[in-house]
Amino acid sequence: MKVPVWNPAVEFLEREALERLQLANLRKTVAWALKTPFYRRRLAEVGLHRPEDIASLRDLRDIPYTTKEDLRESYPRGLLAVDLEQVVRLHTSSGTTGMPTVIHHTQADLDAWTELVARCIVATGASRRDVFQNMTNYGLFTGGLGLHYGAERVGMLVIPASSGNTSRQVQLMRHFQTSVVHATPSYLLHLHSALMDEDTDTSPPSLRKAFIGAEPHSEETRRKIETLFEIEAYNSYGLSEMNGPGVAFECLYKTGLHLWEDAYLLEVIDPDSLRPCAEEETGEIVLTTLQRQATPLLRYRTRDLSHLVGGHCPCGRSHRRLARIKGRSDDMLIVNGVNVFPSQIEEALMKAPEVGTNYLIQVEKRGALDRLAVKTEVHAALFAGDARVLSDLRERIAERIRAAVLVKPSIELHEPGSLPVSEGKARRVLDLRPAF
Ligand code: DLL
Repeated sequence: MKVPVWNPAVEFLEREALERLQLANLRKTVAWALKTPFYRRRLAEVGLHRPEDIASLRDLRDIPYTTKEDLRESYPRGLLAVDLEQVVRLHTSSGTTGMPTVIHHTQADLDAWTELVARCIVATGASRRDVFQNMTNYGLFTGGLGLHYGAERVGMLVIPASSGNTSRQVQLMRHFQTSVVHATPSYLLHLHSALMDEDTDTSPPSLRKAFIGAEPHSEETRRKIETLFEIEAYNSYGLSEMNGPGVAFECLYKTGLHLWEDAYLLEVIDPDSLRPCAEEETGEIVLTTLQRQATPLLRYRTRDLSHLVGGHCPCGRSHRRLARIKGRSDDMLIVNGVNVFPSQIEEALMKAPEVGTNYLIQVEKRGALDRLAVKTEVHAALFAGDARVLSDLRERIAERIRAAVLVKPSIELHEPGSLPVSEGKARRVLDLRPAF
């Protein structure tokens, strides 16, 4: 298979040369960071006053971590490392609690981001011959503008559809023969139900690829999307603190997500002991920006859990791969003392062919004990038949989830379209337990 590639000089760079480039870029980043009072203070505490104090990549370990809290506390301008006149755009993350985090960009920052997204797009085999419908929100959320500029750089015909308005999305796909879409996995599953509700009951034949990301999802959900639409779906990982999408992406081989190591210095650490994890050992992803001028971030703790994939990808890229995100160190549920990742529940749920596209995990307190409930949509036809079919299915799903997470949930089955739908990131977990 011929490997499609956007920037072969960087994507196939030998490990040694890549690390030399990283070191040079880390020194530049430290120089930018030292322009902010926050990092001047932080770095002085560990005796780091000049970029030349970084002698090798190992010296990174002396640098203190940066957290979301640090970013929030510096709202709105705290970590800005350039004059405001040089800033051409800002994005904020959706702050579910407290202040949002703000990332400022110079034009050079936006150009570098666009280049990374172009690499991701081309790595999946998409090209300037494709019609690209971008179904993620255009605005402060980075998914819309991030993919938009990358796709234009590649030369694709871009339809800036943004999120929502499902019937218009379907119309656009049909009228303009969309061949590649970008959306959250939950929205694509919702879109498929909408297509099925139409008389034509087929997905547009022009469609061949989807980029899915921005929320945790399982391998089963990817396969479901691929089967339902008869397309290839590629996992895309990013976070607004690291620009947004374009941090790590699957290539044609889908053997993990290549993380662009000339732009991000990658560490995986144990979130409790903070020691570095071995290859294949799950831990928290910590990232350092290597190209960003306006908001350099050193050792940013993402809270996302994953592991490094060992070996080499057949595509030949030298940039290391992350496994699918397993969850966040902070969205883990503890149910009666047992650690439960929502992604594990989803995986077990999606194995049942009767299960539809939308579900909700709810945890509440009943007396002294936690109670886990999973509400899921199932195919409409099931409600017309024998009630025993439904109770058998409830039991089967509950048993599957128990096998996966060691907690047996109660299961509620709902008709398609009856659970709340979100047009952006789905809210899949409702924790109704009182806070401590
Ligand atoms: O979600 C950026 C993005 C947009 C990525 C479009 C991919 C596609 P935030 O809103 O800051 O940025 O949310 C970042 O979402 O820390 C992860 O917890 C989660 N996340 C993002 N991509 C994935 C993925 C964008 N592929 C947070 N799998 C991150 C699992 C993901 N979780």
